[in-house]
Amino acid sequence: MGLTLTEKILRDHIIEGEPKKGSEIGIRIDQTLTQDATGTMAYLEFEAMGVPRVKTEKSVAYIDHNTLQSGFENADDHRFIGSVCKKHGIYFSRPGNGICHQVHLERFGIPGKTLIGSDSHTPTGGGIGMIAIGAGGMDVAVAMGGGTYYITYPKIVKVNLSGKLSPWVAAKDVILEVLRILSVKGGVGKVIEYCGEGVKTLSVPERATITNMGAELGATTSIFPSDEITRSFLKAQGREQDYVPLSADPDAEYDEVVEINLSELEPMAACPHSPDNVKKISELEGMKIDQVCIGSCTNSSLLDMLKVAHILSGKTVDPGVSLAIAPGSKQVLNMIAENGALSKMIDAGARILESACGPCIGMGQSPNSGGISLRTFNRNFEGRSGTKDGQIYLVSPEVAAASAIKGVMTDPRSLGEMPAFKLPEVFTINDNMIVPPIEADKMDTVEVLRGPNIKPFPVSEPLADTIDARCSLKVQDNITTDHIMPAGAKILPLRSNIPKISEYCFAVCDEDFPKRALELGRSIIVGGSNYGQGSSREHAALAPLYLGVKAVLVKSFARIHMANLINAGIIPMTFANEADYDRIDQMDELLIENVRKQIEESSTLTITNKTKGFDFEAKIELSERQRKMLLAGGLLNYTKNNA
Ligand code: MIC
Ligand code: SF4
Repeated sequence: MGLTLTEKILRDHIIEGEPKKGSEIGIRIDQTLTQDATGTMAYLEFEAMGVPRVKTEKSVAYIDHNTLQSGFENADDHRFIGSVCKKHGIYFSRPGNGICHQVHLERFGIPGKTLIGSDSHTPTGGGIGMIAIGAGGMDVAVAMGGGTYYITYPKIVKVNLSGKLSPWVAAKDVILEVLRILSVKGGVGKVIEYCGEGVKTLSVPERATITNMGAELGATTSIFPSDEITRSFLKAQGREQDYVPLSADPDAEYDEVVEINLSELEPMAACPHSPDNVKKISELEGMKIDQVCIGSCTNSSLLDMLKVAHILSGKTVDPGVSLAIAPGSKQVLNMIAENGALSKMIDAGARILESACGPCIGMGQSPNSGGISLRTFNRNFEGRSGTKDGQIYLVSPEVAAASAIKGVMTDPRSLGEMPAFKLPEVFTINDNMIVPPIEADKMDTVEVLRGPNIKPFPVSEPLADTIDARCSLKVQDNITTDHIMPAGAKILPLRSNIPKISEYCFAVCDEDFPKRALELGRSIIVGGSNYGQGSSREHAALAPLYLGVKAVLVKSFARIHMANLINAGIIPMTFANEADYDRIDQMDELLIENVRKQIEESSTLTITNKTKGFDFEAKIELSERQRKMLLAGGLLNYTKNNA
């Protein structure tokens, strides 16, 4: 039996475990990336490991999230990361150079290699045939130190693409269709592999839009084959030598198959407040809008910008709409400046933002109260835009630009004939904003620069034998890490300061939670299914750790967040019987005895609800390694014990 592309790359990198679906494997990591909002913690953790130089083939740190410097904090973080990079062997992409995933695809990604990044949209690299996975900062720190990265050997879903996209229908509509079919939890434990004749009709940036937003399926990653289209992209980036042809064997077997005929797709939108709440634009046409934002790691490539400029050309943004555009990288911005596309955008009245995440993570451009905002981004979780009642619709750049002109949700197919948009044969290459590290023998000359906002990360204790704690918070299904540890311009600058950022933990759900948890001293959080979906931010585990949370008991977890909880030494438990969720109220007292023994020996834990007077079971589905990590009190303790 032949192999899928995912299996081929994983088998090339496996160093521990067996390639058996559902069991844990350890893989060698070739490349890492970090961004600044998760990077400071990752580098503090890397420093704590005491490894002098990174052991990967390439590690890159990007500054793209916290670029709004309304106080000293963000700039201090940038300086800290820059100095750590110089010393320890990491390439440093300076602020202004662009969004990590866009720049990594352009300048560093290599087909067939493994990449982990402290950002959930790292799977963008799947657009050129990498196994690129989002992870917590601590996992990235370990990988930089040469350590193994662990994942569950995934099930593999084949998305068989046939046909060809119709004019004005975009890659964004492909991933929206996949989300509509599979939902935000449909990808958990799976890799989404794109195959079929339709693949050949999609350029690398279009493939990257699809693999990027595959993060919203909860998938481990998504991947496209590496073919002649990949070769021409790499060649245009002056990197043809990095090209390797890669594809699945023709007789490869898949666990699931999804058929998508590209010719049948229509422009679509993910409606508030979930990326899988997908409707056709034809159902939403005419809806009055207030704002349009174009950019983010999903849709900020040169190709996207050329389409937008064409639609805006000679027009004016509707008086009722504010249009903001953030090109994804310095390369993109430079090229649209050179070829006149930028001037068409400016002329139409677009507000041009720097090449960074910007509004996607609530760094400015929050919509008006109750405002309807069309965004080419990947997440529309409640409150993420910075406006609590903002109504965010995720759409293609084509829908976004057409709607900005008309002032209402507009089907771009009404624009008439679509010209052929082509990628250039040669991109403008200038890596002057990527600072290489200093030579290893000079590393001692580099001083790491720390600002007053950079506080050490909280250290967890080895696991106690009894947990007697109240339920400090009960939440429902689909809690995102944006609920657990909100972002935005006000809170993001505190990413290096866990005590301070913890004051905002769960602020979206219950502002009193941090105070209550601290007063209780130790507690347990209870939640529904798909708990922790979304971002890779380990702050969603480190803040609860700081607030004394010992365990999280839910119906099911999202992958990265569950790994982050274990890394922090917090026990992730799931209800053996989901009906027990309804039998627990906030502030109930929960008792778990012989925790250590139960974790060592069993895959269930018995919990007593002392307040209501009944016992129930929770599952702890963990690998040997994860059990040891929990007993040690998290990944750093575990690594130290093993060293
Ligand atoms: C996001 O899109 O939510 C972020 C901000 O990029 C996060 C990382 C973070 O929280 O710093 C992600 O996707 O992992
Ligand atoms: Fe940045 Fe948004 Fe992409 Fe996250 S999803 S990396 S915030 S652009």
